[in-house]
Amino acid sequence: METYAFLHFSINTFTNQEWGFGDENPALFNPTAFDADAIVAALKAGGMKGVILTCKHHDGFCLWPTRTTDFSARSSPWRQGKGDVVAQLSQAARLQGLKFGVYLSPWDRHTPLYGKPEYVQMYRAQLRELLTGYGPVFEVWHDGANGGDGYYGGAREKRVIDRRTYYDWPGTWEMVRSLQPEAVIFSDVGPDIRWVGNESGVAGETCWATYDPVGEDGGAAAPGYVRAQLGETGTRNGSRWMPAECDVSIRPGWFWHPAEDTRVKTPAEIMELYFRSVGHGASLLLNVPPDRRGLLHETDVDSLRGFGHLLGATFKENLAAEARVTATSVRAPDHLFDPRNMLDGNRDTYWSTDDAVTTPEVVFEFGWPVAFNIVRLREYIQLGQRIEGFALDCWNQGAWSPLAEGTSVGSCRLVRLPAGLTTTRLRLRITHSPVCPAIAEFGLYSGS
Ligand code: FUL
Ligand code: CA
Repeated sequence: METYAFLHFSINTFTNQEWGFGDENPALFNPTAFDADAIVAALKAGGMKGVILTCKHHDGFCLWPTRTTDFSARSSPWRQGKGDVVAQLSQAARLQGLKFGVYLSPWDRHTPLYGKPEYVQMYRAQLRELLTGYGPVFEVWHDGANGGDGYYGGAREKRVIDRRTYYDWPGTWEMVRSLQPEAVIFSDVGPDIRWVGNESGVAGETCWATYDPVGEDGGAAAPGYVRAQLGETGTRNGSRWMPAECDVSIRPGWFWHPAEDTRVKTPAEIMELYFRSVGHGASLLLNVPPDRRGLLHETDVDSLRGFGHLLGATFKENLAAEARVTATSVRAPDHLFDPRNMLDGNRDTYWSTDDAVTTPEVVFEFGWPVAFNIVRLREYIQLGQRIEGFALDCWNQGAWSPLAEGTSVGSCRLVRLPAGLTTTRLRLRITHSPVCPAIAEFGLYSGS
């Protein structure tokens, strides 16, 4: 999916906090002009293909009328307690063709049950409501921030849980599987998609979709108990397929704060993050927090639109689409593995070589000088992440001259080149691969 959005919206939006203590008055939750359609339309203009909502953040306030606690929209004046943010957003997303996902904080600073076995049951009951009441869910997001001080029903104390055992994650994930088998489960340790290990929106320059998370003590890992930095690169030959997701906010904080209205990332800044996340084979989860009206702030809306335009304009046309392609090896039968499959704009067709050939070369001839500064490579990811090293050369005054080289490719690798480059021929060399490569797409683009 490459790009999808995060919405951090809660009681914090009204108290100007990042982490609510859990003792907030639910009467504070009162967006004056909440409009899910407008929010989703703005995200869509920004090229977002899905949206994940903080249905409950660490403060414990639920944006839907849950049966598990009164600390929810039901106890707020918003729409006389009859409002349901989850229902509105999931519906708006569905109508506009975006996928809908849920964030449900494992840490709950409001409930007296937190830290006791009963809370795990409550957490699952909340998740069950979200996974059964609102249609298809594409991603379930489990935060690693866990335990500490809180209100806890008035106890106002510090509660520390064992992050490895307290939540019985395998039990919860089994429930997710049975209720929403298509949903991707996110956490520091997957099981389907992993935290990249930072909140700045960037994956490692080399980034493997395979990963073996390691616990803080070097042993077993769990959400909130992981050597996070390993997520940036993943593990070559790791035992699990667990691609990276890069979460980052369009503003300094995750929630809306009036003082940050002037600190919204520009389209060019978001584009930079796109190159360093999606362009390294990961996905980009961009947070855009609604304000007290229940709308995205105008500056954020403008940035999203600007980014959407930039993205669309940059990748609109593959400048190599009409090139003549010759490869040093084509797997039989050649009509199935033709190198031209890399130029058909279809990620389900690919070029591959004989099993014995792991370092093939392919030449793209344009017949005229082509100016570009971005190269996009996509492996046929259904057959795994094969390539470990590649190089690009351009034809320069009758000889090949080296242009760039890289490591992992995966579902998407974007290579940025200096501006002003023009050539009639380009060569792609696969320099390291344990098995024959399978490349679905090759593209040249020109962008600012
Ligand atoms: C973190 C949380 O503590 C932040 O508030 C935010 O929700 C971010 C996405 O994850 O762990
Ligand atoms: Ca193709």
